[in-house]
Amino acid sequence: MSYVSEIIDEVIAKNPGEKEFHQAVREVLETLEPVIEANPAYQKNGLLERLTEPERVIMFRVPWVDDSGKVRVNKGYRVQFNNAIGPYKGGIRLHPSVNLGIIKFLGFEQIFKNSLTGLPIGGGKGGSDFDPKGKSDREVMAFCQSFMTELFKYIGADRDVPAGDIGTGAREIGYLYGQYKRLNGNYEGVLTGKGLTYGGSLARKEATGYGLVYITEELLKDKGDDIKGKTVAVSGAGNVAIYAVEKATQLGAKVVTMSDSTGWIYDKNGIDLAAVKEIKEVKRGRIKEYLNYHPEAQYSEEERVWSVKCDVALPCATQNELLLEHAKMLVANGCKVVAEGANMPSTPDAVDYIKANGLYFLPGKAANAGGVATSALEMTQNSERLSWTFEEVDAKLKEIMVNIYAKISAAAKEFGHPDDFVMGANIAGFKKVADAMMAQGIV
Ligand code: NDP
Ligand code: 2IT
Repeated sequence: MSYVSEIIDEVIAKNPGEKEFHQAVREVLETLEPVIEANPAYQKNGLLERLTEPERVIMFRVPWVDDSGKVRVNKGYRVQFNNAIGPYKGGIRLHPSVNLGIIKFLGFEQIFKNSLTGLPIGGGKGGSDFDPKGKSDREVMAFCQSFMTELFKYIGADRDVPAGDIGTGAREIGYLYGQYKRLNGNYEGVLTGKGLTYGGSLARKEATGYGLVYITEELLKDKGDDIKGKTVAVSGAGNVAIYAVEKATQLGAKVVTMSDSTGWIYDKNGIDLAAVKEIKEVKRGRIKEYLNYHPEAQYSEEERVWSVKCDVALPCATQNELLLEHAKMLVANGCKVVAEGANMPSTPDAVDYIKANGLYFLPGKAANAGGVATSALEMTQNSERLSWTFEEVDAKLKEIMVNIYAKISAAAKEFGHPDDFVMGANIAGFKKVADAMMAQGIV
């Protein structure tokens, strides 16, 4: 049995029930096989055993009082996965589906994603099964203050820097930051995605979606094609989806779908993003309300956005939202590129089918790295006590995405699988972390 297979089995046995974590580890480790085999020192030094075991898992009770006076208790998590190349960095997910396995999968992916950015950030992730949906601002504040009252002991600008993710946006980051500062006393860049009046970076809000489109554009350019004129299907209607739609539209593509957890819309004339922003960013409403603005558009709770004919598919909602049956629809409808805005949105059999049918596939850890990369730029600005213009940050983001594409395609070529960007991303992301771990001894 190979070292890689042995470790995959061990991870499954030692972390029972954590199916998303197993899925993420398997996907990464299987593609690393040629690199691992070429470097016996990795096995000798237990590199994969160490890489798949988080450095620290913090789990805590989050008690808060709701508007009716009832005491509520949620689970809080922070997984500090790997700090070989920089302080732990990664978002906080607030969603009822959150459990330890999901946070570990996200933290594990974050290690390689953060490495690919070329910036000095390690991998971490946190969250809670708290659902901000339908809660009042006061309830969200009460939760965030309680969550931070425990978390603040473990984080810091040079130690662990959380940010947003599903359910954690500007409002939540504001409450978390206020409480951190109150407890710790330091005005420091301990969170990213902050508001612009208190240390946030211009273009961070846009960064994940914009970055996703920049790397997709770069791929198309490399293949002698152009994003201009393409029909694009987007899932999700949150932070990543909204700014992916914005940039794709700016570059001359036509986006025809968006979705939330209730249903999805199809607008053959191209999505009216101002309407979506009002529904989602202002009213915190449902995507169905799009019909109030555009009665001629279609809304459905059957099937998913992937049933629509498109050239480019951008899954931007959540993990395992694009299944094999959806991959088959995309292929049958002539789709050319799938680029993941969300983390692990495509199931392994969907990815295999997409690749086997000649579509280009950009995995999340490369394609959505623009968000965390811009978070690292926010950390830089906080450290130098300066703030850069939107244009400066956006230009750096674009350069980072172009570099990521170059890195992952070079690694894929080097290992004999040109255009296998899953392999390219895993190998390129892994190498920097592995070299750093080897240099730092058995820690
Ligand atoms: P948001 O909370 O802003 O939006 C999430 C969107 O996805 C919403 O439309 C939501 O619908 C939908 N969604 C969430 N969970 C589910 C589910 N279980 N089933 C169906 N739909 C769901 O989150 P983000 O846009 O920030 O994050 C989206 C994805 O991108 C996640 O995978 C995240 O990890 C990833 N990501 C985010 C980055 C960032 O900077 N924010 C950076 C890199 C990756 P509803 O409102 O109905 O729940
Ligand atoms: O999945 C991700 O990369 C994020 N949610 C962003 C993390 C960050 O630290 O900006």
